[in-house]
Amino acid sequence: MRIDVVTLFPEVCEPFFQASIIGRAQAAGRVEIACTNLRDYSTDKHHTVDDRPFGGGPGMVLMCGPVFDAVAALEAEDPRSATRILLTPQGRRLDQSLAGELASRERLLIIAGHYEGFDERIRIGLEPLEVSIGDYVLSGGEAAAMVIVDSVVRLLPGVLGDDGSAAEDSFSIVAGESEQCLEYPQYTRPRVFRDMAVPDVLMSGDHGRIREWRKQQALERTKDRRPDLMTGCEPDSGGDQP
Ligand code: 6GU
Repeated sequence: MRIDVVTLFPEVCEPFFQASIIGRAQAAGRVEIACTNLRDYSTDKHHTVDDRPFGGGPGMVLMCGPVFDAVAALEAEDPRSATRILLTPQGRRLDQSLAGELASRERLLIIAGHYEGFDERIRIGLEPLEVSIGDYVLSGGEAAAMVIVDSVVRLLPGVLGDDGSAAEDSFSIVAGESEQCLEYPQYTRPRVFRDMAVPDVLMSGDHGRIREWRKQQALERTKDRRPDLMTGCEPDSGGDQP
């Protein structure tokens, strides 16, 4: 997969894409991520990319020219057809299912804005998929771009070392069980920390009991914290009832 991020702050995004799992995925050739400075596609000597809104009002609006030119130049660099994504709080809210859809594309071209908004003709002319990362307002799309890239790249084949670990995450659907629970509690060494002991069942070596305990914990945690997710997170999905 190739991912392009068009942004006014490539220096904010680039180190994030070099680190940790995304950095390793790039080194292993599973994904290629390139950040492009929108200002490189401005056509005047002041490198203008935004202007005041027609009709008045506060703030600045991202201009069409640099965005259209950046998209055309980047798309011409590679024959794979790009899914264009415009980052905006008005977009489709990112969830695990959208991350999965995006992970199946061969190329993503993500446009991160700043300022009050985009000239509407960017939407009309480029017909991007508009994506939001949640119901709050960010001052720019860079954080959203990093969130989307992270959620997508970790789903690419071979990116996570252990094949089970993406499938068992909170918010992912466990293959064949249609579960959508929050994750069960995890423990590691030491066995006792400040008088808090690891639950005995996890030390029992009984993998059947451990599996049942984890399912029960995931279920209770989901019921307690995210009752809205309970559909599809059934108490009897794949396990014995008490
Ligand atoms: Cl994608 N952009 C901005 N500016 N704010 C947001 C967002 C995106 N998603 C949630 N809030």
